[in-house]
Amino acid sequence: MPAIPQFLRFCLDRSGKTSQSSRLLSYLEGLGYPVESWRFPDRNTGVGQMISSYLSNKSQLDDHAIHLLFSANRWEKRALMENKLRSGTTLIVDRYSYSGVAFSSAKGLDIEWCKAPEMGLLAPDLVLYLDIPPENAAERGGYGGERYEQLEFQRKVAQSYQCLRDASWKIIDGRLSVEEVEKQLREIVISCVMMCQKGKSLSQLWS
Ligand code: Z5A
Repeated sequence: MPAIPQFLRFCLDRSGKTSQSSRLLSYLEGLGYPVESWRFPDRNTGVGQMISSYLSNKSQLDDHAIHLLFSANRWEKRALMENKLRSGTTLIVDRYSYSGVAFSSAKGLDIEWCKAPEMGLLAPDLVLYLDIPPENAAERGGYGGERYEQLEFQRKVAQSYQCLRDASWKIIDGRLSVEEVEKQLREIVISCVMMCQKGKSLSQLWS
């Protein structure tokens, strides 16, 4: 039986990623698909706890060092991710490698240097980008609590994403209502899941 990798991911702060990941999870579960919702950073691992401490301003780290920790946090889950995908589980991933490159390059780090430790991570079958102006995102609940939740920096991150985007990304207007975003996502996601069911091999990022 061919592997059925289905691996969807979201970008952008306060754009509604977490809300939509959970709605997509329920939707695909309801249709009977084996599916899990993941997020990065995964703050439950040892590396993830260092990242969490940094994000909540409890520790300071060099920009290169925190970039490598975010990357390590993905590498420590890579084998499990591959096992899940090969066994036919769809993974909905709230942030992934593009977030790593976008945030670190927005700080001024060389973009190729940022990509290097990410090479060889598994590539998603679908990238969903919830597009929302940073000004609108800043008005949403819970904004401002963590290190990167500052308007000026978020504008730079949005520019970094613009540079990283390619034609395969699906861009959804994140200013729409939760229900309207959900409706659009369902259509895109179900067609990807059905396409992947025909058989699709795993590929690697940044190669
Ligand atoms: N980071 C990095 O630097 N390098 C990396 O490699 C990775 C991440 C992976 C923490 O990420 C930080 O780590 C993040 C990037 C950096 N920094 N920032 N800034 P995180 O994923 O743990 O946290 P987050 O990205 O900040 O997620 P979030 O704040 O939880 O936002 P969200 O998931 O996009 O949104 P939400 O929780 O679904 O919704 C936010 C609020 O908006 C909430 O009150 C909702 O009810 C509301 N909402 C949602 N959708 C709508 C719509 N459509 N209309 C109106 N209101 C809405």
